[in-house]
Amino acid sequence: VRRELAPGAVHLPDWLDLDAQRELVRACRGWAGALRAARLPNGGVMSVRSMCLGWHWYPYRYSRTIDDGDGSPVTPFPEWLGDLGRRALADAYLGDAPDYRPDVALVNYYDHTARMGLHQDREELSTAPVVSLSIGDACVFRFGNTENRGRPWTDVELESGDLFVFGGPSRLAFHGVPRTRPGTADPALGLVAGRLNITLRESGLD
Ligand code: MD3
Ligand code: FE
Repeated sequence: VRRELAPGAVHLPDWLDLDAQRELVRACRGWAGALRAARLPNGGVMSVRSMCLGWHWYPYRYSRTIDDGDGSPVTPFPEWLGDLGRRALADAYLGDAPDYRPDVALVNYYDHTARMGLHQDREELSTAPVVSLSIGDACVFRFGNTENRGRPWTDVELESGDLFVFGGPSRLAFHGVPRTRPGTADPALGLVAGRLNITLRESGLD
């Protein structure tokens, strides 16, 4: 199945089979020690815990150096994730995507209380699409407009294995996760609880 929610916003439910999802859970387990609740410039703390491959990510910028003190180096962005991103884009947009070269993977972990408010992703200088992969508990994903945080928006259920690609005019749409659906994940995933979301992006930085 392939659903185009808006121009450039393509949802492919159940794109990753169970084995591929389990592989991603395993990879994320190796990165889990770096998960942090990011501090917002306004003093708030995000309920989602994140870690970034390829760059350090801060709301709302990328950095080559860690600026919050613990001195940890940037976690490398693995080749196989770029390959997965090109396959995702090719399937979503029905063509090859040889020029897609993501250099950032943002890994978000949601426990049963975590939410993400409506926001735009504007840290990247590249206009290339964002590839989003969901694993674990289902969630309500809110896809808004490109003007503001208000209506109109569309709520979509994202389930484990779903691929969503956001490009073209949808690249700057407001979006968020108003709630997850605790306990809906398949125990066979090897994820004890919660929801993982991995987004692949081209930073456009060097
Ligand atoms: C639409 N993550 O990491 S994925 C984020 O489920 C983020 O963790 C959410 O929003 C999550 O920034 C939503 C879907 C998504 C990701 C990036 C987008 C939708 C997007 C970028 C532009 C437009
Ligand atoms: Fe986002």
